[in-house]
Amino acid sequence: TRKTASQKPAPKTATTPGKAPISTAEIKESILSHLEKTLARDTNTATKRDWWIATSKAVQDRILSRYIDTMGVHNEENVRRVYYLSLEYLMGRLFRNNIFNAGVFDQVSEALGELGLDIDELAAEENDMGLGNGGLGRLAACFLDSLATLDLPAIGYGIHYEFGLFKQEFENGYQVERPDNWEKFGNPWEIMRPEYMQTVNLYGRVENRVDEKGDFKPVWVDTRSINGVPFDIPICGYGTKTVNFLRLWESKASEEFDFQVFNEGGYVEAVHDKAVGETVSKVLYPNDATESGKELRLVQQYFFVCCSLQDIMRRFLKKESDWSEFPSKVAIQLNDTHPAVATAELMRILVDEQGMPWDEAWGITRKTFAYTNHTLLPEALEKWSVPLFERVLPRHLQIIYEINRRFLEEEVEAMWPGDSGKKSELSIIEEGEPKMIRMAYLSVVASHAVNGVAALHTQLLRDYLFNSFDNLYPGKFQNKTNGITPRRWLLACNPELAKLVTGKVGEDWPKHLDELKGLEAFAEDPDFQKEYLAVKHTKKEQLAAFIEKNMGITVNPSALFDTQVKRLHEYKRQHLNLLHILTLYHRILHNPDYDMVPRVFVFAAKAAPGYYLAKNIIRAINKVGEKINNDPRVKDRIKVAFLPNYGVTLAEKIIPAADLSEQISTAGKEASGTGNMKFALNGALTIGTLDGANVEIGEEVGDDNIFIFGLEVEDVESLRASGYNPWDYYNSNAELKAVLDWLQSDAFTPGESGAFQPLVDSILKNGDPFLVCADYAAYIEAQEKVDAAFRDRERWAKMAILNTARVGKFSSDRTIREYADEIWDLPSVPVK
Ligand code: 4GP
Repeated sequence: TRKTASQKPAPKTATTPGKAPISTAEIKESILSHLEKTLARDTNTATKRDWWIATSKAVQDRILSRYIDTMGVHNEENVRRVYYLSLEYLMGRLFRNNIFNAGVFDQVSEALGELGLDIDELAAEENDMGLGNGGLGRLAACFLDSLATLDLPAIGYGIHYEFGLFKQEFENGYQVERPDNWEKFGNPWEIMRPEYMQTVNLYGRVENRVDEKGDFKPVWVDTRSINGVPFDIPICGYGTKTVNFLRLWESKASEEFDFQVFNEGGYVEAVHDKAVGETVSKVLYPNDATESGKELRLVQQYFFVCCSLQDIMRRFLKKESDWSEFPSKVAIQLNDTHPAVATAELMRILVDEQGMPWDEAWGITRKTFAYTNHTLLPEALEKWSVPLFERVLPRHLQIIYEINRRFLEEEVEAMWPGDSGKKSELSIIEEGEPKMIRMAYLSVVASHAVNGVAALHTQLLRDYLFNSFDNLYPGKFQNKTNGITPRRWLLACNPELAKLVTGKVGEDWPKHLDELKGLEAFAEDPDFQKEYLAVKHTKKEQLAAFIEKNMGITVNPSALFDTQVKRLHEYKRQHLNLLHILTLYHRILHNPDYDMVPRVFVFAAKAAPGYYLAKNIIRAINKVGEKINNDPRVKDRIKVAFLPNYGVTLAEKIIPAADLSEQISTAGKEASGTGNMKFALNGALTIGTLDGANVEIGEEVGDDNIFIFGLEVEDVESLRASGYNPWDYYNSNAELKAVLDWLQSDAFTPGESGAFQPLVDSILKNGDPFLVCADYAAYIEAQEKVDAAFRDRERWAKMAILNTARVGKFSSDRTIREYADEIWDLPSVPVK
């Protein structure tokens, strides 16, 4: 049996920046050399951008030599690797993170200091690498960091989108989307690798031929092809020599010229065709937790899966010739169903191209794949229409039908003999007009392990969505509670708190987050409380300055910073938060001396461009905020700042400054959440429902250190079963009625009535699907408890410290160790 990651004692190497064997002088020389030799600049004319690139290149040089060493070790030892397939990677900026992880922070900041430059100003030159929508994409980025840090051989595969998630601006409170041309001026962190280009076939038809032995042999013909060119982004582990990489595919037209068209005089048409081939990797679909069913999206999925599998096989065949060894060298993780077509593609390669018998190929496929589910929302469960799928991938459709036929006739029949109801319930093909392929079912059937992302979520998967599959495949369903990398989400984004923590518990915590437990002993220590609150105040001052500069809103750093940042989605209930703001405003107007802790409500959220109601909620928050911020009667007790363009970089500014973390989804809807973990780590207290990972955060920090309110999953079910009626709440709660009526008036949009009718209608007319009314009173009451707690500075400090101290479980290192041990059977391979 293999030695797995947790059996190996974690190396206790020096983890503080500044201990790498490179001097400040060498780094400085390297920066200057890149300025001249890479950028053709001298120090007099160099712009900040030039300095940012030169510095990045100097750091990248250090990383690249380790990257080469790592690949050398992995190849030489012919190691088992995990391949993480994800359509999204929300990496954010790489500058600071790479400097920290490469262990050259002190040298770089000293070198820059000597050159008269400021590290933060240079960092600000970098565009976010925003190749993802939200939680799923950011999780992939945290996982890459942990995989490298734990010395696990891993390669991430994805798409090199030319345009990442749109940039958001506000105009008159409306969200406006702008393209995110993130690489317009290049990217110092990536390496193009044309030598590993792959070709992808699409469309065409399947011809049934008969081979020499008289056997039926399907052949996929008349296809159109595009090429995929990979770009590698080295992923540097923290406090270790391992450097893995993320390989992102960019589509290229397969022929420079179509000679026939060219000869017919169709030069422009030929080049136009080329342009079409290159649209595949153009843009990230901006939908979070919803699918759009667009052909280009299916093409994107197959494109990157097909390139990645060929690349994986090429690597495998360098050292092996026996396909039965494939699952011992290759573990493939499907990040949601987006790459699920990989299961059919592996079958196609093994059966059609390698001539392997079906059963053998199927055995290999099932041992190779594992699948992570990230959502229970029905609209997010990917389905492809059979006619569309057949047009794009005709041979894969046949393979999926065959997988399904065998699954139903062999496995389902054995378990539930003669039960046609079970067969239609579990079929990968959903009957209807048109028929649909259920990608989640395909993923479950073709994988050896399926996991949810928090304990509650996994339980709900097993009890509902995949209940019959759970009965059919005992042990296949597992929980892997999400995590976050403490390197980015504390060490790099909150150096002030990191330093304070290191002073108390030593320098190992970025690699061993449980060490934070050591802070518990100081939770009631008045000096430590003072220092801890002082750090929080500093972070709040920094955010206040940012808000002032970018939005012209003045906020008081001593106010309670009440923060909700995440995608805008009804189930996340930003509108419940808005009703609380309106309630406070209402109270102030009715009682000018209303006594409340002053609050700054911070929002940041993007809405999918076609999600009308989400956009209406954004506008409502903006317009209500505008009115409150400018109403002298409020006397600054409330400020509302909706910061535009939420992304990783903005999160790094907001989260360290938060006092209160809003995690208020309808119970049973948020699979896990990971923002909740980042906030708690940085000492924000959670106000939340018992949903997703909030449940486990509560278990860790203790009931006294979290504000839990509202309906639980079972309550939600029974309330719905008993016939939920939002009007009952509206009619019996005067404040709720008042604020909903207010929202329907033109009070916040003078002269423009009905501006928020869609929002109010969703609650009152359309049945309030996310139970805003039902949770309103409990939420307001929980907020009053928050108010009381915040007034007692010692109590608040203690609670916040205990949050930081007790969230060690939520390091993505712990999550990845569990995947490595329980799903991938993946040993770590230290690089000497
Ligand atoms: C998200 C879930 O909504 C979130 O609860 C979870 O923490 C995150 O995945 C990572 O597991 N889902 C998506 C999505 O981002 O697109 O389905």
